[in-house]
Amino acid sequence: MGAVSGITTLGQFIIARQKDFPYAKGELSRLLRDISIAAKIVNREVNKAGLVDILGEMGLMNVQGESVKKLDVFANEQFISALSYGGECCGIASEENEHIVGIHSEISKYANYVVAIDPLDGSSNIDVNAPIGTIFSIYRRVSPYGPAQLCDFMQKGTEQVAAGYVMYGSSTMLVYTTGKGVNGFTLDPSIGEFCLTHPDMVIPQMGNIYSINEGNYKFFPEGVKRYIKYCQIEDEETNRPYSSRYIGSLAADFHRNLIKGGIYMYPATAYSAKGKLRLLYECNPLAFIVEQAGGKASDGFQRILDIDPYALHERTPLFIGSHDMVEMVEGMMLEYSSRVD
Ligand code: AHM
Ligand code: MG
Repeated sequence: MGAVSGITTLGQFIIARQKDFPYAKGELSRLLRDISIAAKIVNREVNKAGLVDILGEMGLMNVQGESVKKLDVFANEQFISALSYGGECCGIASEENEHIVGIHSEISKYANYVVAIDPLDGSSNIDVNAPIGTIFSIYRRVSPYGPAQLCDFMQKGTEQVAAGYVMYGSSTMLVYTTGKGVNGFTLDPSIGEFCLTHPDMVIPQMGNIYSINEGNYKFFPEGVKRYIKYCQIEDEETNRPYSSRYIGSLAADFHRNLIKGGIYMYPATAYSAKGKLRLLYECNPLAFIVEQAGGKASDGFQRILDIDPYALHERTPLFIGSHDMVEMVEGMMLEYSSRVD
């Protein structure tokens, strides 16, 4: 791979990895390629967001009742269009669409995959030039043929065949897994290619960063409050107090903790029993990635990937990151029950 230039592009890498799936016909590879092309287009617009009239609120509400930014709309259109014309995807579940988008084209009729996607996550960061991301999850369809149906998306996270995220930050990265480890690619703008920069990513078993919106402290379950206090107590042996780092952009907070070791938490609160984040296109894909990297993802009581979904936009509390940190917060959740004070 990349013997001539010393660089391995995402395209080369995907082709080389096809041998991991001896009976595969290259459909998943083409699907990943379609996603990466859309990501490059979104990246181009993100980079010039401050220059053109694409920045800021559009004045609409998305299906979750939150304000939609223009870039969200743009990113949603790009991914839907790339997946619709690629021929490998028969339906999309997007944070921006209330219902699934079934793909009706002739070439997609026998497509085997569906994609759940948050096209532009952390959109409140757009206006301030902070990192934002795309998060995606790929499943094999369970319906026989034609446009995807709801049942194709109501599969546990354990059934994902691939998942990934793109982080549009100081550089743009695409990180993905097909269940055989995690690999990260950085976009080289000079050649317009994602290049392998982070092969076989492994999250430290233990870290010293915790990421949570502490402004909501009052509303957290007792177990989470105890864990936050634990993080803040001075203890030389365990390298505490830990550092608190929170961008408020899931892909970016997750990415930092994946590399450095740490935990990201979005718990249930007194006003939202299931927290904020969505199972299908935010939590499941990152849970798949973190497990593949040796980490752990939990809703506080059970493995995220084992949750049986019942709705497209359902939410779940999320504790994700270094294995031992997630395990400890789970222990405290259990000890102090799920009581919200
Ligand atoms: P969004 O999909 O509306 O952008 O919300 C998801 C984002 C995550 O990226 C981030 O971690 C979280 O919401 C931040 O929420 P809060 O502002 O409540 O801390
Ligand atoms: Mg989101």
